[in-house]
Amino acid sequence: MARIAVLGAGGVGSAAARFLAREGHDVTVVEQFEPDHDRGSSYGTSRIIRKTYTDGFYTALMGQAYPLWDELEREAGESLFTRCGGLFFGPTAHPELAAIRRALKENGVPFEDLDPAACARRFPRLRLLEGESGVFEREAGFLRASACVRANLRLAAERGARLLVKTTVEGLEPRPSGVRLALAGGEPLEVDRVIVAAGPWTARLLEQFVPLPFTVTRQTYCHFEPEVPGAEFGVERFPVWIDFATDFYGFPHDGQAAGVKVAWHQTGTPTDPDRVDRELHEADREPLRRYRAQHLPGLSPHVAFEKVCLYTMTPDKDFVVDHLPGEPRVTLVGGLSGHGFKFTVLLGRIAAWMAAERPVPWDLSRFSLARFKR
Ligand code: PYC
Repeated sequence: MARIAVLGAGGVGSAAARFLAREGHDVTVVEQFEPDHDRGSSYGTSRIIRKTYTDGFYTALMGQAYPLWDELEREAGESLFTRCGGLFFGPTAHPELAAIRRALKENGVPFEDLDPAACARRFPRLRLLEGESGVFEREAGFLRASACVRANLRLAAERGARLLVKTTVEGLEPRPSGVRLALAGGEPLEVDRVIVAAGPWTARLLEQFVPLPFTVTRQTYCHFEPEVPGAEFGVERFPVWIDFATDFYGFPHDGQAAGVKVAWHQTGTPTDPDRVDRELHEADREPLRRYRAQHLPGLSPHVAFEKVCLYTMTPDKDFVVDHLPGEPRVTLVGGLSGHGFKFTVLLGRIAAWMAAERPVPWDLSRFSLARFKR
């Protein structure tokens, strides 16, 4: 069994650590902040999970991810995934709607078509506009991101993984005998192989080896107070949703957080993860408030909670899953481009296979680093 370091205890790193520890490897997770910190991309009460994509490649991958989320829930003995259903809508003639239907059909995912009247009957608190329609995926819902990360870390630790928190990796040095990690204020760590899953910090960690074309962006969201009983926005009567024409999206009220979360998937301003402005301003809230007024009857403009989070974008919005060029002992997973949390358990599974030199049963050349050279 190998000595494997996992750099980053977020969605991917925590999942990889759990799989590797379960398979008997000697695992050390190195995290620069505390577990489940809120400075990256894997924190919070809710991330959408769905098979609905315009691109069937991702729909098929999600088919592999769902059973892994179910398995994590079973192992953790707690609820991590709420299947409240998801409504994905936009102008009826929008080519994305046709592409979504095609991808779902090709992958055997059941869905229903909803026009504004059908949506109003089913989800009175989500208003589709004239000329809009949507696809409802029953099996969609949301993941409790923080709870998923914590569950993975707990299960990894129970199987012997070590977690070094508040520990910064200052250098990564491949040597004939393995990989040496220089740790701030501590002894170097000698391992056989490394998984780098450090989210917005990944490009900096690896800059001596490869120029990663990642752009870290500042993203914001608000939870608005309902002005009707909260249950009207509850998981029984309100879905996760994405308006694919405008890129706004949101979640039901689930009692774990104040208010109802509304967010904008539009790529935010490029930033540095260590210097990002973590305060929201009126300019951040205003588009969310405006959208709320049009589409979410019964939701007040009063903000109950708000947050800044980060995306790590690739130029094509596809992930990176690869070894470092010429260095198979270092596996890299990154560039999740704002749509990756739902995949993290699968990406952790894949990273664990790669680090353990086991074959990956799918063609992931689309996620290769080589694509950036073409
Ligand atoms: O991946 O489902 C998603 C998503 C929606 C908005 C941001 N990410």
